[in-house]
Amino acid sequence: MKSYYLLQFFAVLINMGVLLATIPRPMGVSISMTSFYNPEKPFRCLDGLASMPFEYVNDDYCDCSDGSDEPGTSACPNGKFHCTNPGYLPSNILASRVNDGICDCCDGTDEWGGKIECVNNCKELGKKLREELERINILQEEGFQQRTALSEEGKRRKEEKKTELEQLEKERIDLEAIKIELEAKKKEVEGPEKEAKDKHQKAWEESKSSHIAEMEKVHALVAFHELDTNDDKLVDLPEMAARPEFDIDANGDVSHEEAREHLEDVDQADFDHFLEKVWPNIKDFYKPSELEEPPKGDKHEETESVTTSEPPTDQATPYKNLIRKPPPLGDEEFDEEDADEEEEEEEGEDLDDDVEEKKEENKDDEKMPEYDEETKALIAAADEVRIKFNDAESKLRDADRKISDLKNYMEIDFGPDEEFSQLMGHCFEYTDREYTYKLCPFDRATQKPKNGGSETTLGRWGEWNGPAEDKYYSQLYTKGQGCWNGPDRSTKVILACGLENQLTGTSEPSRCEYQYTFSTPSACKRQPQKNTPEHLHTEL
Ligand code: MAN
Repeated sequence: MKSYYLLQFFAVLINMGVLLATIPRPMGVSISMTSFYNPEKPFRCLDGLASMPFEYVNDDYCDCSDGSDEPGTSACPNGKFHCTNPGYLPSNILASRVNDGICDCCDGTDEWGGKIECVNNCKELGKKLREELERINILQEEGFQQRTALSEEGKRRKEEKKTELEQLEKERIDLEAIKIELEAKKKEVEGPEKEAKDKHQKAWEESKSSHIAEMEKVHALVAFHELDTNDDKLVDLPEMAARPEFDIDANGDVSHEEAREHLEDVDQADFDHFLEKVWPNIKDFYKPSELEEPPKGDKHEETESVTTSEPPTDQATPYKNLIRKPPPLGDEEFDEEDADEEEEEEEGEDLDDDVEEKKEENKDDEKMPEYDEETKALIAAADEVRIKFNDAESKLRDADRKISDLKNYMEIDFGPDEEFSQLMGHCFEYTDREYTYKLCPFDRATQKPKNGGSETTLGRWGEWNGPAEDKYYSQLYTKGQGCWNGPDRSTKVILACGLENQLTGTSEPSRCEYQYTFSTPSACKRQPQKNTPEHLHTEL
């Protein structure tokens, strides 16, 4: 490759030498402009505004307004001097730099006035440039070979993904059918299951309510007895008036009117009226006198008997011995066990322990009892179908997710030959003084402060945005994290040919608009477009 370019280069030089031997060319004029400077004809300014004898060209006097009559002198301030620079790249310099005592052209032709002796170093420069170009050519070629392999791999990968997608779309149909079938089955078994569970729940709730009602009655009974101080099975106005908690207007005295109000407009209440009308109104502020801890030693007397929820009868007040702490709401009626416990209390146990125990029992009572066998069987059957259904649903979800990923992949533009697809799924980092920048091609660009702190998204994959003639020159990542008082962050990634995938540089040309440079063999092109030896120099 190298010798090919060198041969080409020298061939061009030789050809140009032959050409120049036949056409005289005034100082400072490039080959391409030679035809405008014909000594046989009058000279016409390049802007066409004036004509003059050819002797006026380079006579150190500016005649043309565009400076074109003085290409080899500094007479025209706007004139251009052409450095031929044989062996190196030709260039144009401002005519004002001609004979200014500084060597601008490597062939030294801009300094012909004798102010300075310029050394012609065009050959050395040309040599260096050719070597550099050769190095680039070799890199491009090697990179291009890698790119070819990468693009084959990319095409194969795309084919595989396409097949996988087709396969999955077929599988999805079956998975959906299974899910629909199991969904119907689930409905079928969940109906009877729910019915049985609801029935059980309802029965439990009913039993709970009746238990509560029963306990409420016991509480009312205890209160009734306590209020009925003359034991006539009626609570009357004087009995109510004797209780300070019924003092509505807080004047220190319970009037008969106040007592009557509590008794719901009767002068005396039997237990039925008391339970139904009076107790609901007074239970929140009624203060059972035994709430005060009974003096030790009196317990036996207070608690010796079992309770009944029956209303008072004509017998000698069977509820009389209920005068003890009322059981907590929902407590069981006292039974023999209670009596036993009371005996223990006699042995010196604190009354509070008993109450605590009752509370614990009560908590257990609050738990719903186990389902009966029939309901359990229905639940087990429904569970079995539910497991199968959940499994089918999760398989379908998995398939959907994979299908969506594959579709996304298929939609991404990985270059004309799929050469950039190799970058997908990889991330590359570059650290500057302040941040570690990351590029996950076709996904996102991020930034993270070196000394801790969270990652900031600088953009998500958007599009290729190179110029029309080279679309794959750069990528744009958009809709990154919002910039305070500014736009959403975005990143432009410029791709260059390199033998390795590498994030080579980052910058923030304007606030929250970032620019990355990334080298990759995928960006290598076979035909170098600029600065090849053929273009290096075409003049002698
Ligand atoms: C952070 C970084 C910077 C950016 C500022 C803008 O500090 O993302 O790159 O310029 O926010 O406020």
